[in-house]
Amino acid sequence: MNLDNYNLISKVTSPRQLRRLGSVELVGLAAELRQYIIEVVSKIGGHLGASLGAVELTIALHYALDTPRDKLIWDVGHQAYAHKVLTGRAEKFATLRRAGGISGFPKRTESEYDVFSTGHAGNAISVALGLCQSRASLGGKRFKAVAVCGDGALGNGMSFEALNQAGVHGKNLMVVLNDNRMSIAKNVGAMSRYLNRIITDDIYIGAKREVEAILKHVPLGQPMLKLAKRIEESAKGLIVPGVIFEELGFKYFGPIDGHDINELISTLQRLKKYEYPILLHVLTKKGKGYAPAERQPESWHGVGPFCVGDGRAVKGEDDSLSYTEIFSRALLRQADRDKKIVAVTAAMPDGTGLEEFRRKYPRRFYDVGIAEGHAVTFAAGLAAGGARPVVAIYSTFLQRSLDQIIEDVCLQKLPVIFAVDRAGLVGEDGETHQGVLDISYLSLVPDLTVLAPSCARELEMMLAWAVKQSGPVAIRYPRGTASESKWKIAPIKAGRGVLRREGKDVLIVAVGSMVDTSMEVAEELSTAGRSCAVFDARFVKPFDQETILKLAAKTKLVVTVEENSAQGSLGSELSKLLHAKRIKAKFLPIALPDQFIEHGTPQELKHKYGLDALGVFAAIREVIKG
Ligand SMILES: Cc1ncc(C[n+]2csc(CCOP(=O)(O)OP(=O)(O)O)c2C)c(N)n1
Repeated sequence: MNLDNYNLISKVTSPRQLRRLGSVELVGLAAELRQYIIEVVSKIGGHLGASLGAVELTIALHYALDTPRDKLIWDVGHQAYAHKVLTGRAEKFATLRRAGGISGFPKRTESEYDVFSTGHAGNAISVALGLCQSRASLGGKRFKAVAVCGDGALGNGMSFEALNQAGVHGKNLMVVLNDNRMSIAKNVGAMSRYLNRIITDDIYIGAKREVEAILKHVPLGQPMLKLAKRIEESAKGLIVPGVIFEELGFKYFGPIDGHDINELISTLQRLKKYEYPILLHVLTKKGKGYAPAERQPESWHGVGPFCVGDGRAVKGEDDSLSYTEIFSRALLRQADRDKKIVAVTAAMPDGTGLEEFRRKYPRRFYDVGIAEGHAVTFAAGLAAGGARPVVAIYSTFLQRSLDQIIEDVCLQKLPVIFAVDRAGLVGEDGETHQGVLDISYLSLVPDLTVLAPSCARELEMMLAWAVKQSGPVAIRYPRGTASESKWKIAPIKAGRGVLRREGKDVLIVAVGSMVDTSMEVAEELSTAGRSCAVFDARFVKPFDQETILKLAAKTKLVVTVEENSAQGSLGSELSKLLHAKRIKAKFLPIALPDQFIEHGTPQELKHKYGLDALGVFAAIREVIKG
């Protein structure tokens, strides 16, 4: 992309150059950064709202701190677009989230300024604390470690755990609380309410101003300065409702205006000198500077391509329903029939399709905040109390809850339903967000039934089946549009798959999203003179051993195809079974490699890793030929 229109951005190729700008230029730079971020994101999509809200804060942090010697850790990392531009990636920023381009999140391999690769919420304070302690243990040059944490991420259990330790071990740690009152949706929970009270409590704000005004008129020698500080702090202690952070061992400063660069810089310059753990509370506006995003911060948290003029989404032709929408409707139908059904989300009511449920059944709906582990155990409690909880969490974030799934749900055989959205390749969000491990980690849990629908109707039927079970069930379905059912769908039977197409040379056992692809491949193979059966596994665990063995005994090649890592896949389980039963047919497992999968569109990634029809066909041909 041409940077000619971005005079100041072109000048700033590193934070060192940024530090040479005057205050007027810094304000101009903020405006350019906003315009550039909007321009790039409008073309490929991305996390717009949080990044627009953090522009001044990013400038101030790089200006006031000595990065990269001082370490900046961005919680989630979706707000770090300005950071990317200011740290030598202005030109590359135009390749954001594209295959071969730079990542949408901080990434250690991309820049020395990306101290930590992030994507999942709630880890920044732990990381920053670890960095501080590494110096305490090993020695070396002094640096400041700064965790930039949103108010949503602050509610995550890991943030709390880190604060708990940091009050004791947090020398040189600074937490910048970037408070925009929003998670993706409106932030929830008691911590959020507490922060709101700090911001809106007139008594506190008024009193703070008065104390500050008095202090300005006190002649400040060293002893007086100390006394003044003590007065300010104890006044704050008396007036701030709760002083949670101070009680935890932090010095709390703020709240300050997160869009006032000068105030931010002078505050950071002052605070960076202190060695004790500091929490700086900064108030920002999500979507700042782009009217549509300011008006509707939730819908502008993450966006697809859009028209900059009016914010209209640039959509493709396809207006079929997504799996999320199908799930949303199907759940409502079940909830209408069964009053025991309750829904749980971890801060993603819209993304997981639970908005309608919230509207219709507010008393049966829970947004627990960014707290996936808690969400699962909370659901276990709901189930133990007689409710039928449906916990809707993206595959990648459900990774956070593995222990809770094992210990609190499955060990207790509780009827919790996991709606595992975005299972498979999610695309542009890359490594931290791909949902390619859930078959592996869910299949290893005893007593958990794992299903994968191959079309919209199957998802509806699986959900209807799941709510009737007495134990835990997980249903994994992908991002994107749900394919229409092209055949008559047989009822769901426990542990049974269905044969979609007969054939004697090859048997493809396909999981969920890969059934359609496999049908295409079978068609191609038949054109090439080989007949190919396609078996829709439906149940990943327990899978239909009996039927698959019968079919495998009559074919020359058994193939498994699934949008999951090969490690712990259905293929790896089936291979053991075929071996144990001495099945003569050759075996070809097709899945994703045992590696972290980078960003790109789902189509590009499927093509690259041989999971599109072309790739599956080629892999089968290769084996048949030999
Ligand atoms: C463990 C985990 N769960 C869910 C998400 C999805 N997610 C991305 S950003 C976000 C909201 C973060 O809110 P906040 O920390 O306040 O930052 P803001 O977007 O408001 O700047 C959520 C829920 C995630 N990244 N990680």
